[in-house]
Amino acid sequence: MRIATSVLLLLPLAHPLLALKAHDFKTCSQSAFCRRGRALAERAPTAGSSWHSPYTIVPSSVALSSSASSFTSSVKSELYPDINFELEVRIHEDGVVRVRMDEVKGLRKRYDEASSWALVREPSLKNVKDVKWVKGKNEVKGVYDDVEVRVQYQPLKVSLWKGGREEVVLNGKELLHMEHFRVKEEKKEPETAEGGAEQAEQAVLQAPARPTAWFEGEEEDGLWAESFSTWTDQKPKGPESLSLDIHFPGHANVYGIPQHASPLSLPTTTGPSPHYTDPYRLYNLDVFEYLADSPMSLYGSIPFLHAHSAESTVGIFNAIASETWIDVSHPTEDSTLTHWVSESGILDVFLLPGPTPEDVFKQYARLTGTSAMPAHWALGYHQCRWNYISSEDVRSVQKRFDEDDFPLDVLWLDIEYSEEHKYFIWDAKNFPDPVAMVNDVAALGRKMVVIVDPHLKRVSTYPVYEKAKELDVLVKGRDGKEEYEGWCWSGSSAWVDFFHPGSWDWWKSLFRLTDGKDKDSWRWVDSTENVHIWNDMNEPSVFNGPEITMPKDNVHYGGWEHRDIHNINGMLFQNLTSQAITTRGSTPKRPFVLSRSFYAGSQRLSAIWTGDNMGSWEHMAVGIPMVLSNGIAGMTFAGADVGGFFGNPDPEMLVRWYQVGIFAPFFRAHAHIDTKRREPYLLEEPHKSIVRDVIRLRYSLLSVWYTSFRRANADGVPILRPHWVMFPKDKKGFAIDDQYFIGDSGLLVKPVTKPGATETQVYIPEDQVYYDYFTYNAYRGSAAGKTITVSSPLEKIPLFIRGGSIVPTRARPRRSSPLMKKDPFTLTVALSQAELATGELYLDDGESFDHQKGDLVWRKFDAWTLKAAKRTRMTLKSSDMTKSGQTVVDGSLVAPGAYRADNAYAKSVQSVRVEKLVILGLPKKPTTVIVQGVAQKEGWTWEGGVAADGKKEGGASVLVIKNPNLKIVDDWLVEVEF
Ligand code: NBV
Repeated sequence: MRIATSVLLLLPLAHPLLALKAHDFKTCSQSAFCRRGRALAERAPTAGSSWHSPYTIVPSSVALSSSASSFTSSVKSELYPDINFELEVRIHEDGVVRVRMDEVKGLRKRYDEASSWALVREPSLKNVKDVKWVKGKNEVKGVYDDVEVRVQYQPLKVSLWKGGREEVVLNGKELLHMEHFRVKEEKKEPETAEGGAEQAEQAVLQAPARPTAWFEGEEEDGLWAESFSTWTDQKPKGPESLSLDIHFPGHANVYGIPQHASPLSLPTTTGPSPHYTDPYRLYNLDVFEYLADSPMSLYGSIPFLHAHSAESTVGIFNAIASETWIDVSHPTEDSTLTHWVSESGILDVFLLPGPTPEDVFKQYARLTGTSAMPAHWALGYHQCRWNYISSEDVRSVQKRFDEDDFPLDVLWLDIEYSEEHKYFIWDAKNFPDPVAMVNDVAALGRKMVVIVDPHLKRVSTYPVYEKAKELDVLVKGRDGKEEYEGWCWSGSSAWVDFFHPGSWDWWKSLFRLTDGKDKDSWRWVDSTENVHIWNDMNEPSVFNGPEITMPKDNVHYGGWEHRDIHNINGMLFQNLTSQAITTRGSTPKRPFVLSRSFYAGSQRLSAIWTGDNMGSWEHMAVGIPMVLSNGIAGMTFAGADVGGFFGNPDPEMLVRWYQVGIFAPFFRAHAHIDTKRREPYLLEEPHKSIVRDVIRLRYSLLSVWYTSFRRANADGVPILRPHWVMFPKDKKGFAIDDQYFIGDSGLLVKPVTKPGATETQVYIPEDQVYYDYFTYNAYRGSAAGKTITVSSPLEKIPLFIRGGSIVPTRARPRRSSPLMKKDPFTLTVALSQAELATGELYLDDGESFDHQKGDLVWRKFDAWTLKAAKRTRMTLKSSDMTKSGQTVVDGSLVAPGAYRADNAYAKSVQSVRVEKLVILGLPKKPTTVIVQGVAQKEGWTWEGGVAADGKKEGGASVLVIKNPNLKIVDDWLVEVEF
């Protein structure tokens, strides 16, 4: 189906379908505050020794709090002596340092609520006795553990020291500048009468030099208004930007600040021969056909950065919601300088001391929360397209999947399901029986995801719009009174202001499956609990707005301008929709709400994807570092459109794209309305069978994914683990972003993203044996790191099991994941060189919140080998992980005392068997296999080969124990003697 002409006619010229290009988005030089910030940084070094930061702490004002670990002080800027700032430094219980600075009693209030949306709760501070404050002549120092926070008075500088090393420095390069609110000076227009030109020239010549010019520059650049293309941003509040340099003196690699289509280890934007000429931009935007290597803004923004070296890792979270540009450079080979310039907001920066990547993840998770535990089905395969055009189309797609034995969990509906893009309202002609259609899909345990965009069609026949208007919860235009009108799919549209508390209960009530208190209110009756939601276009995308988004001078609840809250906007929409889905039925269920836009904290809600990528090899490749980058910034439930949104990938590309897709936490195929249909059943052989096997591989590994999600949910460590996270001391791995590990499973994957590839190079970072997942061929790394070459014809994914891992899988191909609930497990024990292995398996009912009450199964598997004089024995043990104590962010995994080994869920899977044990790398043929104390005469097979503990490479030895008569929920022992 093509997009209807009537829709196209509604679209203004700037519509994304009509060849929108990079020039529709600002570069730094087209954004006044970014220009000012960069000019400030460029001015700094040229001013030589006379350059200094004008910001100083008033020493007499330093006030240590008696009750907690914090202090406040007054800050002055010699540029504007009448303006007052306050600095506050707080030391959190876990050692994180929060630095806040705001203007005091200014002309207006700066936006200071970004942290209240990002943080999961207000962090508790360290016990005052655990911090020693030392006041010096020009500094005050807080000392705790092996950390020191030094706050220098003149010029103002805050630094974090660890083990005697300076790790993070704020304002060390003296670029801090908080533009204060001011009154606009009305400039006298030069006389236009006779001699006017001359007079005007004289006036310029006689104008006194700006006293602040050495710091702020000669000109007032775009302080009160600025234009871009045909739009003018009125800036009634005037300038309020914030510039801050953050220096990492000992860290050569920085990662994070997603979302950008760029390498994981962020390349430079300034300094000699920078990789990019523009800074990284954080401003949520709907970028049409984005570039595959660019610092341009995309749909989501997380202002969180890791700085890493072989010695330590630290993190920075800058709780800012306005447009922000970040320059990255390396003043020396082993240091990184970042310069952050934001349009509005207060300074609210969190310094995360690490010292390991894992510590930083946990510290960040304590601030902004861990990722939500998703419904189990959400990890299956999602089939989407813009659009499945009718209920019959949906049914026939599902049928084709079943006929050709492709597993599938979710079918999606894009915007064309709705009548005139009035979301919730089914197009009755093409979808006459929505509930029956959903029920047909659900009959095989499947779900549907239906899109609900944030733009509301402004017609009186649309009850959602009408109610929002009545409640007065729509975003306002620049006068703060009239509802803002913009253009989107629905034509003339309005947007709900989710910052308005009055919108919250009403939005949730729309999704209620039964009548609530407010019986007369409109609600979505044509829905069921098998319908989940897709929130697209929530940057928000506005076709006739500046840079395809809302004007910055629009007004939100509380009088805040859109510029202040822009990057949080999309998260709030997803938040309310997730709450709505959770609570719509009689018992709460885990929601699935895919969002395109996101911010710090979005991980608490549900999934995101990388937006409108192209069907090109470059986009396939860059999707990997993008998903890795989202993951290390907390947003771990992420994926890219499989196949590429735009274009028609050829069969080879599509196969490779599925191979990439199954190794992302969120696995969905999607395509633009103008592309040819490309559901996997349409492929010819051999591609069709290859893709079927690829999707089946995803399903066989669902327990690995689910266990990794639970780990991320417990402690914030991402599901996809890049090399620098797994091997923080291995410098050779710091820039690697095309291969990665999955959770703690020991699986290492390097998807092929090049056409015609028959071989692939894989980096093995350690002196360890790695087994080919499919052939059990054993490869050896080396302590110095080693690159191996493996064969990777089209049907082959370079996938390895790290020696020392135990991987639980389920081998039965099924149509959907809920049908696998009672399927037996295979445990693959990949022995390490030291002949050890560990692994874990997490299970619960996959959809309720009963796991929080302790209804779960969490098994730990351990294998070890003991050598005695006469014989050697390898033992494999299954034990209850929940009893072994968990390291989780918030203390306990389930409510204290709630867990019982015989909980209701465990009982429901009591009969689930372990159907096979595969043990790789034993040195010799076993003489005896003992299961639970009983020697097994038969039921096991042995194939000789390379032993884990040797030096040889080649086919590993394989011991297979079939049907050992063990249950997955039980404690048990298997012993192998040789
Ligand atoms: O709703 C239509 C599309 C959707 O398919 C895509 O995934 C989103 O990223 N949507 C954008 C709007 C228009 C894209 C040109």
